[in-house]
Amino acid sequence: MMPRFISLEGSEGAGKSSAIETIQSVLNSWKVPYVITREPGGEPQAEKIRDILLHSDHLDAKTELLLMFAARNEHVVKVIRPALASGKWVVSDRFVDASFAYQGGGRQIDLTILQFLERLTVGQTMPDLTLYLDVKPEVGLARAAARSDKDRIEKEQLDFFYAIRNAYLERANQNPHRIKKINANCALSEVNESIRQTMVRFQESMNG
Ligand code: Z5A
Repeated sequence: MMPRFISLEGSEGAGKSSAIETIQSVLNSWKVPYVITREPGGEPQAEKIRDILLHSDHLDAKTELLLMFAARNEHVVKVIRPALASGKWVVSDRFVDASFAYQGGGRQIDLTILQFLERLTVGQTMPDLTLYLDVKPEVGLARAAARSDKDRIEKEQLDFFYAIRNAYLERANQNPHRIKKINANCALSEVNESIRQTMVRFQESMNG
């Protein structure tokens, strides 16, 4: 099978950690080589940028935007493209759709600026499949709060997370072949089963 690029998206508490394990188990059953990576981060320089992004006291929205794309550029150039070129599948916990959701929807950055930065850094290296775990902000934030201390972005108000969800849904509507919406408001076992089924359908569509 040709190597494919899969990204995973969702807002706080959507269940990405558990989804990654499900994706891994499906790829293991297909016996394909793969790398699991994440954004922001996934590469040593990009991980340093992640630390600034998540743990600074305050960042201007434009600084946040540029740092997200700076980290992404390192990640694409040094990890994603080489892995795909060497025949490995890539699974990224968040990718460029997160910028359209958080910086576009949440911070209200102009879409044309995001599209320009996407062309500049991502280019043709778009995911073949994006699993978007859709959760109501109240549900996701309650789960995230029960788990750990909040990082800088998680401290935002509820409106911010509604804007993020709306931006993700809009992006999913605009890219129905690539972005598959998974209902993540239900029990983890159901979410994981939906992921499994979506991956099988994806494999069938590749073969057919
Ligand atoms: N960001 C951005 O702004 N722009 C960008 O371009 C990119 C990112 C790439 C870091 O991302 C931050 O960067 C993130 C977006 C922003 N904003 N914030 N905050 P991250 O992915 O590293 O951080 P995160 O979104 O906060 O990930 P997370 O906290 O690991 O979320 P999660 O993976 O969705 O949550 P989880 O650990 O899987 O689940 C949370 C808890 O809920 C845990 O105890 C689970 O057991 C529980 N859970 C999950 N699903 C269920 C269900 N279905 N039922 C019951 N309990 C559940």
